[in-house]
Amino acid sequence: MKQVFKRPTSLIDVPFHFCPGCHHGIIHRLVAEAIDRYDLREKTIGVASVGCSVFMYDYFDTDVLEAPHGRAAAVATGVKRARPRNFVFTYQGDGDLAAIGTAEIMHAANRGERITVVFVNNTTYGMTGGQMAPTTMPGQTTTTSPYGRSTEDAGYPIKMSEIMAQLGGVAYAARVSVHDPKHLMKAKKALNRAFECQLNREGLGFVEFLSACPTNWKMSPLKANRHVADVMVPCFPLGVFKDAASTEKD
Ligand SMILES: Cc1ncc(C[n+]2csc(CCOP(=O)(O)OP(=O)(O)O)c2C)c(N)n1
Ligand code: SF4
Repeated sequence: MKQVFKRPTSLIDVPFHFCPGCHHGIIHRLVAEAIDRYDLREKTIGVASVGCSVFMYDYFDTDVLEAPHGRAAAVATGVKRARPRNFVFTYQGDGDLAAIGTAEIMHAANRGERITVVFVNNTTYGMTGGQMAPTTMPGQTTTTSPYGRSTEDAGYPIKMSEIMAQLGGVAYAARVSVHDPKHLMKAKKALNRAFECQLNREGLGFVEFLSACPTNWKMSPLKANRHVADVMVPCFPLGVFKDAASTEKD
């Protein structure tokens, strides 16, 4: 019988530590599928961040480096420049990429480093207990904004994909979601394109995934999944904000 579904070769067969309903596991799988698709398993060096994805080296059957505290894009820059024939991706949460690591991602993007950036936006610091992140939505309650995020005091949710699209070195910037199969298929397509930007030496490829954190949102997995569709998507519009390939055709 023809096998139509299997574990990606680039993913080690061990249980994830993620909470039930967390989207990190789905996103890990999509990244592993893309690594398999382009036959990159033996050439890939992943760069992990600080946050719930910190144990990436336990899950990917590729080389993985740890670059905590927002330094993933800077470390990935060094790795890619030293080993240009390797495929290099970072995997970063919103606390990591859009708070501690803002400078690193902005400058790596502006320089057009040939890396692929997987950005997981769950509007909170998951690993450390649900503090307010730069992506926390107006009115959202967190442990450090118990009355809801006030834009007057804390500003507005930062829209990383839109910012990335403005930077010259970025070849591709998209925001996707994995809350249902239709969106998951679109996310897969976006990730493939971001991989191709590196493989074709076009520039930095950036994909922002809207992601559920049922534990810190204090919601059931089902409710958290709906929350992504109903509350997060209106705040963080999905779509491709830049694609160098289509810009060239215009
Ligand atoms: C310099 C520094 N600041 C803060 C922390 C604490 N810390 C650990 S994980 C994390 C953020 C995790 O949030 P996020 O990047 O959104 O990833 P998630 O866990 O939600 O996937 C922080 C702030 C730290 N380890 N070092
Ligand atoms: S705390 Fe949130 S982001 Fe971290 S594993 Fe649990 S659900 Fe996922």
